[in-house]
Amino acid sequence: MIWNPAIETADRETIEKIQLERLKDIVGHAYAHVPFYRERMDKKGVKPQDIRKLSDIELLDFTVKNDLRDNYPYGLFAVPMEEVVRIHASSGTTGRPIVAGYTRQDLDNWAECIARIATAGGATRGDIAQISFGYGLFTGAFGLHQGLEKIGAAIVPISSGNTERQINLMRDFGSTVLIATPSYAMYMAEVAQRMDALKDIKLKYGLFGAEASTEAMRAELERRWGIVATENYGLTEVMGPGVAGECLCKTGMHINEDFFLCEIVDPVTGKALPLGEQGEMVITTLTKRAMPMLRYRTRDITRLLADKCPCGRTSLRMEKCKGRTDDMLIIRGVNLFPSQIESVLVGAQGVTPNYEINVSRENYMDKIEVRVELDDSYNIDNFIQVERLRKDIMAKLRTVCQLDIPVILVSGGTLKRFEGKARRVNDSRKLV
Ligand code: DLL
Repeated sequence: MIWNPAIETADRETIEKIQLERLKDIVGHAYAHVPFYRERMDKKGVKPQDIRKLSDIELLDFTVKNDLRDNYPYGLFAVPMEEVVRIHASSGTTGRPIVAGYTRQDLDNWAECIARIATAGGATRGDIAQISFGYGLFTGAFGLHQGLEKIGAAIVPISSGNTERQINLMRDFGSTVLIATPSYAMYMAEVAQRMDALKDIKLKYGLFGAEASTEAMRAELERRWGIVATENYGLTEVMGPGVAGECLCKTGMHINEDFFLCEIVDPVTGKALPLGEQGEMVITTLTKRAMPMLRYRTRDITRLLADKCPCGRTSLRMEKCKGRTDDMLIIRGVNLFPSQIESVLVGAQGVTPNYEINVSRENYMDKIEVRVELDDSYNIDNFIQVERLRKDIMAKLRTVCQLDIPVILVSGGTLKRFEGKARRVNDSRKLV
């Protein structure tokens, strides 16, 4: 089912016409009401009237995370506080939080974006949707909540944590859709299995997002829960979830292009890349009144896909994110994304999807090791088998990552589990 066929199956000309109209409007709004944008544009001699075609967006400077931090908390708001009805924030790992404000119209638009991606991911008004994202300043729970409410699903706003209770209620309430990070969904599956509850659970769909995950992780989640898992993407700076989401064809995430104008740029030079090339996603919000974002550099690495999706939606899609520019590890000169390691470990026989990547520096040399849990149900009972498994994983890592990465197999249940976004990389080099 398609939630809003008029837009979601519109031809390119119609979409680009809407985008251009909205782009002109939002640039004018930002210029008129946000000194930060006005000063930058004045400095470059660019006026809102100079935006005549979509590619004129390149006349504008990028906005980066530090611009939000420098204008903390409300410096980038473009409306008086009387019009702001919601504030969210994302803490990140360092520094001041990133703050986002919403007008009532912004919230309505947000619900529309989610209604589209939730429908694309299989949810309907008959569903019981268990929202296991943390309710709070994080955009995940409230964002999905409004959109699922809009399509008429029955929402179970359980939030994250207290995993055994999650499983009990999932069984008792007959939840049919699970909303969580992939890593929390994996942990929940493990607990459900331990409680011998999987046979009584009625889940059909998983709407997962908020962190990078691999196809291997998706396959494992689908296998463990017996569901169809789709992925959705977004970030606090431009709204929260709802920028893009997969349909059941799983061919990449359909972008809500009437709300977001997406570009891919070279992460080093900032130069626009041709359609289809991999680079950093840059997003301009086309409707956001409370806090417009012009050319926001997400640091997320992906590519835009323009080929036809069998579902009939015509939007550009974004490929699964490969990682973030700031997640990329450089190990003895070799670029390495944690997702490359995950693609080898998750689904490998004999180990669980729980792993940890430790990076350090000794005598000026980068060191990396991967710890992964043995699967207790896999009947490995002697040293030779363990050693064979370990060598096998190392060989696969060498092929995928072009690096020799020592692997340490640890007992099941010993590594950390996550109730929100997973943090699997410990890089002590950043501390020195
Ligand atoms: O994570 C918004 C969200 C909530 C998206 C729930 C989807 C579902 P932030 O906390 O601001 O917002 O984190 C944004 O998370 O720049 C990406 O690096 C990462 N991220 C979000 N979704 C995905 C995804 C929410 N599907 C940051 N794949 C983004 C990979 C993702 N990374």
